[in-house]
Amino acid sequence: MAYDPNNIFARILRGELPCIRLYEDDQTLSFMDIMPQLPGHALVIPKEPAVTIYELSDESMAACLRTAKKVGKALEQAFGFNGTSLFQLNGTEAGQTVPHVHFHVLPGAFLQSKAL
Ligand code: DGP
Repeated sequence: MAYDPNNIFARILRGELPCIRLYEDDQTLSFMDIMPQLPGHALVIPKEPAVTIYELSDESMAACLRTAKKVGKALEQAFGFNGTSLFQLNGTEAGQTVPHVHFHVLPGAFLQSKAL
């Protein structure tokens, strides 16, 4: 699939749409998910335009995981958990809905899902 420069996350990256920002560096941005599956549900996206991880450079892939480590740790502390789920839906057949690579970060996901 060709990259659509007007997808929602591209627009968030350009500052055209609002988001609750958690962290930003040269290669990545992290913000809260607008439809959280559980409290503390955040996303990490690369600044590099790519629909799936297969088009993403290894550098951006590594940068996303570095950011996911930082954000996951901070969310664990903020939400009082000792554990985080990271997942990434890669491609429409995997359930990816926004065509810009993103990683989900869910603090305490297993315990939270049992509590709900
Ligand atoms: P996925 O199914 O893996 O493609 O997840 C896309 C996620 O993106 C989903 O959990 C909802 C979130 N999302 C969609 N639109 C927006 C938006 O405009 N802002 C924010 N913060 N999150 C969004």
